[in-house]
Order: sequence, then structure tokens, then C-alpha cells
Amino acid sequence: PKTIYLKDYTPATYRVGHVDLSFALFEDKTIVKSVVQYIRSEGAVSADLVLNGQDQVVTGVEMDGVAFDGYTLTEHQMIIKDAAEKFTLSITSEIDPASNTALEGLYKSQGSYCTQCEAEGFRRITYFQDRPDVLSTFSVRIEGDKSKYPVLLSNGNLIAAGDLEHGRHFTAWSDPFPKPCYLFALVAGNLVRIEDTFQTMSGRQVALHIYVRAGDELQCDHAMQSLKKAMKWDEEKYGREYQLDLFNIVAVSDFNMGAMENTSLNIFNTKLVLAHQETATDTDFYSVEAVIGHEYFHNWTGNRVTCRDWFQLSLKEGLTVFRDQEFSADMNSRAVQRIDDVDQLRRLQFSEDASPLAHAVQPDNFIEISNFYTTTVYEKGAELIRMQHTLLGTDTYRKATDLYFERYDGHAVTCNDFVQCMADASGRDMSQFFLWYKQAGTPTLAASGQYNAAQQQYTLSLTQSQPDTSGQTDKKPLHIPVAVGLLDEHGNETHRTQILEMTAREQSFTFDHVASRPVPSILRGFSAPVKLITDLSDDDLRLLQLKDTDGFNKWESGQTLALRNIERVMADSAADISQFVDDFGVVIEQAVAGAGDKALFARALTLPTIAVIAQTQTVIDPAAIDQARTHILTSIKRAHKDALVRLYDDNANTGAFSVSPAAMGRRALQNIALELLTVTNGTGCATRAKAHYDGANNMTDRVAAMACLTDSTQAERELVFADFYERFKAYQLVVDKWFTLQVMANRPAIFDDFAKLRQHHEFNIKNPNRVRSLYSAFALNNPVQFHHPSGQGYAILRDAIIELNAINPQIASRLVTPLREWKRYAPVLQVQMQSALQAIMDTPNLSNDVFELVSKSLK
Ligand code: DPP
Ligand code: ZN
Repeated sequence: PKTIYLKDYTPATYRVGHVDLSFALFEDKTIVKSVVQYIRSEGAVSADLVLNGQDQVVTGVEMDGVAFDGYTLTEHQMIIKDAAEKFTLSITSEIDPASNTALEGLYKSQGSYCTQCEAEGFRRITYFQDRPDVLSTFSVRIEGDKSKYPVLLSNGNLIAAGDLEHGRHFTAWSDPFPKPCYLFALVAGNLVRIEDTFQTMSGRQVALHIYVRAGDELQCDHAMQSLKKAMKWDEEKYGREYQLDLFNIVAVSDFNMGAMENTSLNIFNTKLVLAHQETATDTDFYSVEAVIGHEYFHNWTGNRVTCRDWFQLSLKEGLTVFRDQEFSADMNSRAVQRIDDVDQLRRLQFSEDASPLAHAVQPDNFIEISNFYTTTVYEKGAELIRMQHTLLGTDTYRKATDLYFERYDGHAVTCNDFVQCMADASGRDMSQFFLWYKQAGTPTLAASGQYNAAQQQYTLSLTQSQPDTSGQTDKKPLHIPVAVGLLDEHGNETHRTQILEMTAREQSFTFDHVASRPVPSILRGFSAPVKLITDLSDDDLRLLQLKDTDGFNKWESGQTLALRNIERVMADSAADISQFVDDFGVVIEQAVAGAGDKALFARALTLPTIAVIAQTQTVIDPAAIDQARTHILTSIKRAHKDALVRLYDDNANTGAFSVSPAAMGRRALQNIALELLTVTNGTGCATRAKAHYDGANNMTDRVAAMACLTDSTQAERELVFADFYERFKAYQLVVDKWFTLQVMANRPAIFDDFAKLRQHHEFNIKNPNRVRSLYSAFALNNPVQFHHPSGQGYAILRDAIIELNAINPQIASRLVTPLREWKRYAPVLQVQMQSALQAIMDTPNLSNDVFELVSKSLK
């Protein structure tokens, strides 16, 4: 496998004027004809045209309308040496979408055709310069059997349609805006559509269509409402208007990713479109809104302005994640959104940074680009945009994005170009800030304070460091925005939030007019993606937990206290945690009293998960973390059972179902009360959880009840899981939940249960959602059993990766994630994780995807 380097980037030798594609769909093959105008680039270093292509049988080539054989075909390329300055090349080839289990390029799934071209799937459709900096207009003609595939879609506007002989028909599409080929899309199938319209800010009408399989149309309303909200939000917050007359969304069941932003024809995993109270949880509703927003926002950040090369992936993904996070914050609770985003960052991105797979937001090399659709490029990338927003302030940031769109609409650019717009619009020097894009690893920020009573001054001393990561040592200091406010000893805010700009390794900041020793609230809103270490006492944190004006730090202080207590119990199982347990009771009472955001209370009553705690440990021992965590939860339940019962009862389900933030918050709060009340897994717990399940009128409450029963050995567990399957077996996405909830069980029977589920007739290794519902759910959400000292958990994952390597390399390589941090685990686990990775490494015919992640993990 070959490594590709950012420093080796050179522009394409040929530009493309226009692409004309035609597809003839037959049951045994698809015939693709591409007619492409090539124009040699000015200053091209060579006159050779090198096209990417794979898994196609070429049946005919013409140059300027004349049969042509002056090309060479290699396994992955077509090369025309010394080509003319300008010519038209037609290539006809045959592909077999039905046998395409990699789900890249054109594939057939559950009777429909669809495409996935990002990052490098287009080369499986026709020979082309498959790189994002080659932009062109496209016209597309699709023909197929009319009864089997009544719907034939591509990008842009529909310009013709009609019937053909032998029960066939066709449609023709034209996309007038130049785009890279990774945004090409085609769909053919028997689908129904839901329609709506949106009037843009300049008064144009856009037709909005969502296509799903017949029977699913009642589950599309939330997606449609989310789309309209997203279109409006982008106009208001970024001044961005949609340019075409039609916007299509198609939901498909077999999809490697969550969704794909193809111009005007977004293709979605059904999981991120379908949502109904009976079948989707509040989290699902939330994700649908976020991802519909995300893909729509790509229309400007990704499509109109695209990436020069794949090292710039965060140019569109970091920015678009930041945009979708802010959209969700505006639609729901801002503090809750920030808490959930940071929690995810810590669980997944900090863990990536702590592993041999740590890489920069703008990486400098890769073997397989599919492996770089990571939480670092996405979520850390979003944090980088957020910091720029913080440094510039809302108004200047908006000027900078306006400048970015004005300068680069229709262009393929780099992360450097984006940051330069921030610099130009603000007059600030952003060169040190750019190190955030280049240096991998989670920085540590240490803070200590000193109060000078005589001077009435408070000095905060900050020290930053960034760990060595593979291939990178001796990192330079970063430009870090640290949001800080001061509270007095009664919890009154005396100094509002200021952004301290840290640029040196060590730096002190002095606050004046500080009348008494303050309690600093540091890194408000999590203003930078760092690990913060402070010298705050438990009492300081308790004050912040109760009184801070910053919703994020209020929550964060409680989490830090929880972590400190978990550490104490891990060091000494008889440690005194009574203060923490008492304080927890105060928060329960506040939640019962009912003033405030219920969703925020639900977060405050949740202890950090094992995955988050793991990121604070030098050596990770999931069983020991779980034991300490469970000890604290049990103590909380024993001490506050009555209050928890009141909290549960007061937040019972009344009235009609709604997905308003208030209704979701109520359910979240009631369900956390249920979780705390059932933590001991006794008979009373099982009765209570089953009653919750039986009384549920929505999926959120059902799933919450089942999560409380999954570790249980009481009879109620089997009754509830059997009922659930019978009720929902017709709904693939709900059956996914049924798999997931069972493999999360932290109980001895898990390995037998797992084997049965793997053999279940509903398990299908070719369906990515089903694979994730079984294997990823087990390896990521059941840390104690996955890391069982017997190594059985690792063996399960190893075998799945080896099996999937031959079927779907992208999905196989995603499954490597739970093993990548092997060096950080307790020695007995480490050895077993390493040998699981080694066994994968020793497997013949490894895909580039799996090879890259496993070989780099083992280094
Ligand atoms: N579908 C992925 C996303 O939207 C890749 N572009 O993030
Ligand atoms: Zn994206």
C-alpha cells in the first residue's frame, strides 16, 4: 500500500469542461457511458492524462468521435500519454452494482440503486480524474425498467423524461453548477415521496422531496421540518441561499456513512431520516435534525466551496459540524448541546488523540482517505472553527465567512485559505492559530491562581503542553482562547467572561479590583479542546456547581467532583464519599423542585461514562472503573431513594407526545431517575423497569426501560425483550436497537447471548447498520465485557474485522477503533488486544483500509 503526502500535491494536468453521463440499468449489469471534454491545464507539467478507475470492464473508447485505442489500462488507471491540448473522450464500460458489497460507487441495495462517491467512489463508475479539485458541469441520462425503478434521480434539474420500448423509461438531468465528481449521485428505485416547499430569502420557491420505501412515509415529517428550519437558519446566520429549484433527500437502508451531501440529491441512511414517536428515541429525533442540517449546510460549505485535496477534508467537515452544532443549539438548549458535544469529543476524539492513530486536523499523509473521516477531522475540526469564532467575535466571524464565500464560490481550496479569510476580515495574525491544524494530540492546560489581598489582584497562571504523537515531537505553543469569569466566595459573579488569549507556553493574567479571594470559572463553554487541570478545591467546585452563570461549567464542576470521587474509590474502596453523595442529593432536590432546564438537570445527574473516565486514567482498567462508578451510584440510590421516586413520579408522562425541548427534557429527567433507581438490578428494579416499559407510549421510554433491564437476570428482562421484538420486528431500525440493547449487557451470559444474536436470522453482515448495532455497540458500549480478561470480547471483534475485510473494507476498518488504544490498557488486557490486532495483520488480502489502521495501531 502506498502512502500519499500533502507535500506532493500538484494540480490536475487536465481541466474538465463538461461531463455527460448515461446509465442503462439491467438486472445483470449497468452500462455506463461518459463523454468528457478535456482541456490541458495552463502550466501543466505533463501532457499525460491519468484517469482513475476500478472494477469496470471497458467496452469502447472514442476520442473526438473516433474509435481510439491509444490508452493503457492498469489495475486502477487508464493512461493516455501525450494527449492533445483539447479533446473529447468517450468511455463505455460495464459495472455490476448487484455484487458491490463495499457500498462505494454505484450499488444495489434492497431492490434500489444508489451511489456513494465520496471520497473515491466515482472511479468505480467510470474512468475519471477522481479528485476534488476537478470541477465541471454534469448532465446525466438514466434509463431502466419502469415498473421496477419508477423513480430515476440525479443531481440538478430534471430536463426530460419519457417512456421507452420494452417497459423501460428514462430521465435526464442537468446540474449547471460545476462540481467535483465526489458530489455526483444517482438513485433508481421504487420509492414514494413526501413533498413540501420552501421560499428562499429572495422569494424563489424550492420544491423539497423526501423519497423513502412505501410504508415509511409517515416517518418523514420530522426530517422535512428539520430541512426547512435548516434552510431558514443558513439564510439568517450566514446569509446563504439555496440556488436550485429542487432539493431531494433519499433514504436508503444499506449505507456506510450517516448521510451524503451530493448536490441537490442528498442520500441518507434511513436511520437519519425516519423518525416517529413509536419507533425513534429523542436522541434519534435530535440526530435527524442535526444531520439533515449538516448535509444541507454542506451545500455552501463543501459543495459551492469545496476541498482542493482530501488533506483539506476538515475545511468542509469541521466547518459544517460547527454549523450543525450551532443550528442544534439554536433549535434546542444551548448549554445541553455544548455538554453533549463535549462529552462526545472526550469519549471519541480524545481517545483517538491518545492512540497511535492520532493525526492532525489537516493530516500530512494517508494510505486510504476513507480512514480519515474521523472525530479529529470532524469534531476537533469543529472546535477549531469555534475557537476562531470566539477569537473574532460573532460579527467579525460573519464578515470573515462572507469574505470566504465571496472569494471562493466555485473553487476548491485549503484550510489555509479559510483561516486567511479569518485573518483578512479581522486584521489579526492567525499564523500561530494555524498550528491547531498541524499539530496532533490533545493539549493540556494547567491553571493555578494567586490572590493578593493588598493589591486586590488575582493572578491566573496558565501552562500549556501538547504530547508527542506518532511522527510529531516538540510541539510549539498554541494560540488558545481561555474564557474566564470570577465569582466571589458567595457565588456572585464579580468579573464577567473574558477571553484570555494564551500564546506562550507559560503565561499569567492579572485581574484587578478583586475584593476577596475569588473562585475562577475557567474555560467557560469549553472554549478550547484541551484537558484542563486546575488547583481548585472540592469546595471551589461545589460553589461553581451551584452558582456559576456558565451552564457548561456548572455541569463540568459536578463532573470533575464525580471524577475525583471515582478516583478516590478506585484507590481505596472504603474512601469517604459522603460529601459527594450528599451534594448529589441537593441536585436531586433542585430537580424535584422543578425550576430550570430539565434536560440540564438530567445531565447533572449523570456520572461520567466509563469511556470518559478512561480518558483521565494513566492505565485503563474498565472493570475497576465500573466497580467504583457502580459503588457511587449504589450509594446515591440508597441515600436518596425517596427523592428519586418523587423525581420519577413528578416527571411522569402526561398529555400528548411531543418532541419539544421541554418534553424531551422531561423524559430525560424521568429516565435518569429510573436509571438511578434500578442500578442495583434487584427484583424491585426489574418490576419498576418493566412497569415503565409497559406504560410507555414512545420509543424513548421503552429503550430507557430496556437499558435498565439489560444487565438484569430477573425474569422481566426476557419478557420485555421478547415483547419488543414481536412488536417491532417489521422495523429494521428498531430491530437494530433490539440487538444493541442486548449486547450492552454487563452480565456473565453476554458471550452466549452474543453468539445467539450473531446466528439470529435477522443478523445480516452486509448491512452496515446491523453490523454497528451488534459489533460496535458491544465493543464501545459494553467496555467491561469487551475488555473481559479472557480475551473473548477481542476475539469477537477480530473475527468480525477479518470477515468484513472481504465484504466491506470501510466498515471493517471502522471496527478497529475499539482496539487502537491497546497500549493504554492494563497489562493483561494489552497483550490480548495486541494479539487480536496481530492476527488481523497476518490475514491474507487485507484491504488498504484495514491494513492502514491495524499497522499504524501496532506501531
Ligand atoms: N457524508 C459525510 C458527511 O456529510 C461525508 N461528507 O459528513
Ligand atoms: Zn459532512
